[in-house]
Amino acid sequence: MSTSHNRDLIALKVIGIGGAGMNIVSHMRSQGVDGAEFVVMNTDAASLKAHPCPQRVLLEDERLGEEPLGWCEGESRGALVDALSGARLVVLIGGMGGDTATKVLPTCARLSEGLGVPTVCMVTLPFAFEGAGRMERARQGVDRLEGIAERVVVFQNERLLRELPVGTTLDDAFRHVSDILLREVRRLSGLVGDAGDRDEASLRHRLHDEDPCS
Ligand SMILES: Nc1nc2c(ncn2[C@@H]2O[C@H](COP(=O)(O)OP(=O)(O)OP(=O)(O)O)[C@@H](O)[C@H]2O)c(=O)[nH]1
Ligand SMILES: [Mg+2]
Repeated sequence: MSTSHNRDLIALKVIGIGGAGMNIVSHMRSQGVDGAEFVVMNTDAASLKAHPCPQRVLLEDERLGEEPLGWCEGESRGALVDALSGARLVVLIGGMGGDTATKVLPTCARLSEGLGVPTVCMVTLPFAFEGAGRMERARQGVDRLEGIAERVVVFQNERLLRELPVGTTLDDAFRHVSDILLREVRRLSGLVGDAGDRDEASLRHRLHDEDPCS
């Protein structure tokens, strides 16, 4: 990728997919991240419409297949490619274990990496009380992402029950997760902005730092 081309690109696109992804992006957007553009995607038209982010993609749920790219053809593919293009780094965010994010993050990661854009996924794993089936699906989703994206950051929601004081509201607990991921997105934005870090290979290398969720 040439330097002149790089000058036309924004630093990063941060894309929230499904309910959790949209919530986390809503928090990040309200706090601000230098050089970032935010996009939200969901199968749920009503919650998409109510979201403050102006860049929204309605996913056609009847076309969500089991195969990550099985449903993604024609216009749907074009809308996703448009949403994923134009940045030096793509960050995909979602809660694994449900339908939307578990299926659509791998699709987006494949498209984005296919465009030659380093792609970082930031995902949550469900609480244990949500059931073993949901956890199993979530883990399969993470495994799939690890085979596609440059880096996958995983936050286990269950940790919130161990680490936050009894009586913490779910909203506050989720804000805690969003803050951890916000700090990491800001760090990534700084990496991309580094004048000495213009080429894709060195950016990919530098993406692998300490795990913010460990
Ligand atoms: N940290 C965090 N986790 C969340 C939040 N909302 C949901 N989750 C987790 O994310 C998982 C997926 O939930 P959703 O994001 O609602 O699912 P979805 O991707 O929209 O998929 P469907 O609604 O099933 O189509 C849940 O099982 C929760 O564990 C949130 O705001 N913050
Ligand atoms: Mg949903």
